[in-house]
Amino acid sequence: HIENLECATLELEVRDAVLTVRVHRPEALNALSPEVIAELREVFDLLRSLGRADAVGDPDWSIRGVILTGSGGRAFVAGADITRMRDMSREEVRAYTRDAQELTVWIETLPVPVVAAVNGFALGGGCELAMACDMIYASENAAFGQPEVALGLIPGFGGCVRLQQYVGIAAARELILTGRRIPAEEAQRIGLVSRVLPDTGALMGAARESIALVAAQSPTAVAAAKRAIRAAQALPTDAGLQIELEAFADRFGTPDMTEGTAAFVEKRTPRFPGL
Ligand code: CO8
Repeated sequence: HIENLECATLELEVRDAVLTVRVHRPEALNALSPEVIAELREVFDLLRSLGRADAVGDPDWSIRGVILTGSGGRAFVAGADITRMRDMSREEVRAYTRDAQELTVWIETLPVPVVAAVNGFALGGGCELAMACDMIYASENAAFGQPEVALGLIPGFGGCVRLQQYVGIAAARELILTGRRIPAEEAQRIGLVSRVLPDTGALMGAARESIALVAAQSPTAVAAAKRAIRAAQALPTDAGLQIELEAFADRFGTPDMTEGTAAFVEKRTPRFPGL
């Protein structure tokens, strides 16, 4: 019952097996204070048990996807909390960054899809948080950037690693070294954003639709595809193909694969057991 978690900086809602996590710090354009990071960690840590068998042996697929967004009309997340970060010691900032980086790994390795619904500024740590998600959808008024060099900093929440994976080294260097802010439409053109929607209503609708599409598929296959994509991401072609081959072969004989292929042959809709 994740929506019953007491959170001071997040709004949680579960509807139709979709969890919406809304970062809510209106006084600071949803900046990532240590409390936001701690609460996001609590939520995503709980979600890591999805797909695992419970006491009676049934896997928990009660949540089939997550939408991560920001509250209010102006920001997704305007970055790390600059005011709070300034006063940290080197050791404190290491712990803050380590916690935040680990959170991005938990998001990437979650067995269900996470859609970043970027409804305004996604700067610094906000852009980095979005990049940990499986898909980035944006509203027309969204803006992306890694402005850390303007603060005497560099990206620290995965930006030096993931931005080049999304957009290639040339665009990543240009964005990180200039700190330039780009609108949603340009972010889509360079491959950071998958879809641009006219407003927040359409944005949330599109995110829900995508999760519904994923939820109609085999949840174990979706989780396996997510794992294989991540594992192969930084590998040379041959090593990546080897990972894919093993993961593909591992699907054979699973109840979901048996059901999915039987449903195709029998021309009916599959009813995946999630095993
Ligand atoms: N941290 C703290 N407070 C913030 C932040 C922030 N990142 N962003 C905005 N706020 C606050 C403002 O201080 C302001 O507060 P107040 O009303 O008390 O003065 C309020 O939010 C509204 O902001 P503005 O008045 O500045 O609104 P504007 O419309 O004029 O400007 C901008 C909006 C352009 C988004 C502007 O606020 C801005 O540039 N914000 C900072 C963006 C930024 O530099 N982000 C990167 C931060 S560094 C970072 O993310 C490093 C990541 C690695 C750390 C890993 C651990 C998580």
